[in-house]
Amino acid sequence: MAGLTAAQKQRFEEDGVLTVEGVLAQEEVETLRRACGEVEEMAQGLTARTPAIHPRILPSGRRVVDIVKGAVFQHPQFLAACTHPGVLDIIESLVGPDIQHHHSKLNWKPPLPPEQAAQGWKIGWHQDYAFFPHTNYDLPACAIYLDDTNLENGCMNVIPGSHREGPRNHMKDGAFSGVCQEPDAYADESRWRTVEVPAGGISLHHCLMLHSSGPNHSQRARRTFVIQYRAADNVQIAGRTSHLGWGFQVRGQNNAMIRFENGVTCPLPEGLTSH
Ligand SMILES: O=C(O)CCC(=O)C(=O)O
Repeated sequence: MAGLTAAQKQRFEEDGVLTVEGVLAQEEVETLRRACGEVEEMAQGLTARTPAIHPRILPSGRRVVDIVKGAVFQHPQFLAACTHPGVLDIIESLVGPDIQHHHSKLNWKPPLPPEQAAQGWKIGWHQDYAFFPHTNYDLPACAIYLDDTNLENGCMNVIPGSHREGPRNHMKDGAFSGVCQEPDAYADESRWRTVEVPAGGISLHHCLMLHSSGPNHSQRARRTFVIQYRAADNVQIAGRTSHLGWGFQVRGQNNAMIRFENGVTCPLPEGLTSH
């Protein structure tokens, strides 16, 4: 197993974010770009969102795609990327040998006419953990970049070290808002860092990392395949469980155990082996 070096693991533990360049070969990136082209062709027949594909109609009538949810089931090449040995070796360095796919999506951010760019896909400051709390924090997000990514085409912003400050409140007026409701946690712009990665590289972030992502203001796409992996003994305790491919084993095995963040374990009751 190649995986991460001790220094990279330490960096991830300290910062909660790590980039690794050149994980996918150029031809693997090209294969995924072709898969994107096929998904975009499928979107041409759509007049509304499907559960998987969120199209956007340009003034020309052409459809572009904002997001492909459950991307591993929309095109076999995304399933191949999710189970890519080099990617899984890296995830194994972080969560151990028994690994599941929690959910995945292709966050596309296509180039838009300049007057529409500000309305492009974006997301406010949040922690992934708030959307689907689990019994432990072995729940990293891995973004595989199909295009060179920087601030101009809507890269992610993170606050290194914020994962060590614990879960934040995302509830507003009694409902889950999807955005961190503690603005002081992300007000200090001197702590913000952009996650700029060349095509073929990946970024990893901890499930408690505070992060956000702006719209694409460029004329270049920013296709990013985001996979939330988890250790097989990390059991979801709240939030949506209907994500396509939720709990799908991608390496090792499901030993039907629950592990808590303090290291305590207990068997998962019979009949609840999918969690
Ligand atoms: O695609 C991005 O830039 C951000 C993704 C993100 O924040 C998320 O999926 O939670």
